[in-house]
This record gives sequence, C-alpha cells and structure tokens, in this order.
Amino acid sequence: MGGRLFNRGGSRSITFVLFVALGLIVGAAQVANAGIAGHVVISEIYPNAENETGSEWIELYNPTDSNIGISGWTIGTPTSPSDATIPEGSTIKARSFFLIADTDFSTKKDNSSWPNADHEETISFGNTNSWAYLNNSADTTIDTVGWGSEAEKYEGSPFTPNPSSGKSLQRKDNATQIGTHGPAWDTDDNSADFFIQDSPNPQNSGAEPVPPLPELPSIVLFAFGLLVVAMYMYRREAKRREGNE
Ligand SMILES: [Ca+2]
Ligand SMILES: [Ca+2]
Ligand SMILES: [Ca+2]
Repeated sequence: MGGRLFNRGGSRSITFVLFVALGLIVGAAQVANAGIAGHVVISEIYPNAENETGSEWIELYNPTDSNIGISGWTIGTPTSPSDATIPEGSTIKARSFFLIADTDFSTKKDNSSWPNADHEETISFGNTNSWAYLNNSADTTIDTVGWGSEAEKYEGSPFTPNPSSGKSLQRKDNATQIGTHGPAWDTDDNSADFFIQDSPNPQNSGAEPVPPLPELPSIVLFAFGLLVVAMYMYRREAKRREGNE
C-alpha cells in the first residue's frame, strides 16, 4: 500500500540512514582523536618558579598503551641541548608520567604537597621567550614547547603569554578539554595545544595511570542495537501484514 508510512522501501531507507549515522559517529570519534599524540610528550612545564634555584620542573606523559624506555633521553633548553639527561634504567609506563626537576627539588619545591621528582638534575628554564625540547637517545626531537612571542624554538607558533611566577604551562587533554585521554593533545602548534595552569600539578611515575577511553561510548552502541532490533521487528510485522492482504 502506497499510503503506508513505512513500507519496504522505507525500511531500506531507515537502514541506509542508520548506517550513515553510524559512519558519522565513527568518523567524528576519529576526528576528535586526531590530535592525540602517539608518543611521549612534554605534558606540563614549570619554568617560572617562585624558588628559581630548586623548584623548576618538567613533566612527561606517555599516552600510548606500551611502556617506553627513556634512558639517555635529554631535555634541551637555551642553556644546553642536554640540560638534563634521563638516567639509565628509566621507563615511562603506559598512560603514565615521569617528572624531572631541578637539584634539591625534594627540599626546595614551591609547594610542599608536590611529589618528589623521578630525576633531579641542575636544570634552568627561561621565564620569558624560552623553550624546552625532548630528544630521544638517538638525538631525535620527540617534542618541543616554546613560550613567549620571541621564543626561538617551538612547534607551529609559540604559546603566549609567558607564564607568570607560580603558574605552569599545561598541555590540553584534547581540543575541547573534555575527556580523559590525559594531557596528550599535540597538533604541532604550541599556541593551540597548551594553556596556563593556575594550579600546577607535577605528576611523577607513581601517579595514577590515566584510564583508556572506550573505543565508542557503549551507550551509543547500545542505542544502535536497540534501533536495529526495532527495525527488524518492524519489517517482520510489515511482511506479515503484506501476507495477510
Ligand atoms: Ca626559570
Ligand atoms: Ca609536539
Ligand atoms: Ca601534571
């Protein structure tokens, strides 16, 4: 009957629309994750410490599902291309952190509630128009952050403004800051990937690992399952009615 709201052709149309919708959701999820790094990143840095001799630090984050050996990796600054060298036997666990700080951080840190560093070494971060980069043991640059419009090293554009004393530069979780990927948003543009953190939060290797996100929110899959079942039942009903006509 042509007047029926959902005939066989209508059911096929519904199926088509559902698959397009599913495709859009999967596509959107991939786009939303496109900026998540697949490598160790500089996740937070505290260059403008209140106590400039003993409280600067840099935090690394591993957003991958595998532990990564970081022995011999270096932190480059305007002072030295190997201002700090990560000791032999160091590993950054999956979805976990590693904290490098200035010598005597354990006694001189600006906030006594902060955890101790995994590695202390004399290091010097510029407060304005400066930068830090992470090189692996083969001296390949893995990540760079530059701050202040006059910085000489950075990705894309340097982050501005310079962080004031007692504030850190924090990498985003993702473009909207919604979700629990951990601070791994890396579009190779420092101006877009970082923000000023008013409450610096140094995390060391003992910090709780960031839990993985589900592939697709299970509630979306559940909703689709219900729709597919409803469609199947509707088609069976339509066929049965056609048989009776
Ligand atoms: Ca400094
Ligand atoms: Ca990067
Ligand atoms: Ca942190």
